[in-house]
Amino acid sequence: MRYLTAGESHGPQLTAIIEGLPSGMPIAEEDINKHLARRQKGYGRGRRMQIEKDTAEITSGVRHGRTLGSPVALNVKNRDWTHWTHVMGIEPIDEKDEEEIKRKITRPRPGHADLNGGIKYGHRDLRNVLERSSARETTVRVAAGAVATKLLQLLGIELISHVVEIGGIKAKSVDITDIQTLREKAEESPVRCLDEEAGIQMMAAIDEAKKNGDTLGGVVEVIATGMPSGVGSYVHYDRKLDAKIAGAVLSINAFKGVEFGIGFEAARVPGSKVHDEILWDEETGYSRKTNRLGGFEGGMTTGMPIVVRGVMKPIPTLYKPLNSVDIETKEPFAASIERSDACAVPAAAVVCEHAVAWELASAIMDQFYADRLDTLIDVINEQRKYAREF
Ligand code: EPS
Repeated sequence: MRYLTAGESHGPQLTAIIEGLPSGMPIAEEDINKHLARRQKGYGRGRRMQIEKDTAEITSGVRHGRTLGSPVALNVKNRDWTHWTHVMGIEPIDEKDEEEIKRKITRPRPGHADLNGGIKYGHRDLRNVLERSSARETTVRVAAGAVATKLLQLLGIELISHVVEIGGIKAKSVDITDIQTLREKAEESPVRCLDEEAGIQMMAAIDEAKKNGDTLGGVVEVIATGMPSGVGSYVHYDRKLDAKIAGAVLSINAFKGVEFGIGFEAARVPGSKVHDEILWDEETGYSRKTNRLGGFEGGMTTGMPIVVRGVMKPIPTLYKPLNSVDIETKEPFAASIERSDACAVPAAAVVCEHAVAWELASAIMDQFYADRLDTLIDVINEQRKYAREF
């Protein structure tokens, strides 16, 4: 299973094309739109989110509510496009026109793709870089991930995401194991935080950062339950599922780190406090007494919940100016902007959830390939039975 995305932040629309889904899978635009709405929420977003109301249109691969097995195309219109039809127009323009010269962006923002992207593709108008490197693209990554989420649900696999840290404020871990309750609590919080008190402090920290023209990063966590054991592989580096998930998480705009289970803490404690003891009972088969390794051993799922955390740096577009250099004049200047998000960590949690969902669904399709949903369900159930009795 694979997907491609296309689209610029202020262009007419964003597109995702998914290939390799089984046929016969029920899917409706609402299955996608409910997740797009979740991505748009979150305390600390800027004015752009008041303009957009993201909805996906399915334009191929689905007939009468079910997948055909052919590529599924998803389109999300940018409402802001109406203000950008000239700047982002497809047709040629007069490069020598004074207005056009003024419109060029020649001042790279520190921490963005602007300068390196300009050097790489030879763009002296840095808008050609920032339009695509913008986190707006995560809209269609969520759309593709929402289709993967639907497939996983049909196989009994559920995901949730929440925020565990913003700007140095850490949430206390909550003693809830029921995925539905976790989901409801995360959705209720404006910062997707399960610890209400920490959530209030996080919002105050976002207000403070905003007041100072600054931005905040944080840590998000995704939990996936119901994955059969033995998905992924230990035999070759590029078949290890935890490594694929890590790559997908790091590919999300502004993500700088990833860990599973106790993660980096494993470097600080002895092996007896890291590895999870193996148990077996007739009804459920094998399990682990603890889940410190976050659902992975040897690049394969253990059948325990998958627990992945991603680190997001503060958004580099700052009201507070940082020094940079104009690429035309080579003069230093202080980079400042007109609009930005003070914190997008809650939204990034939803993006991370969908990046993980895609990797899980894709790994399942690689390993248990079936052209039809009904045969896929049979094969997965067979695998679960085999693992239970092994
Ligand atoms: C983004 C900058 C802002 C964000 C945008 C990502 O957009 P604008 O420059 O239009 O104000 O709002 O995020 C989205 C539009 C979105 O859908 O998440 C950036 O530079 O990455």
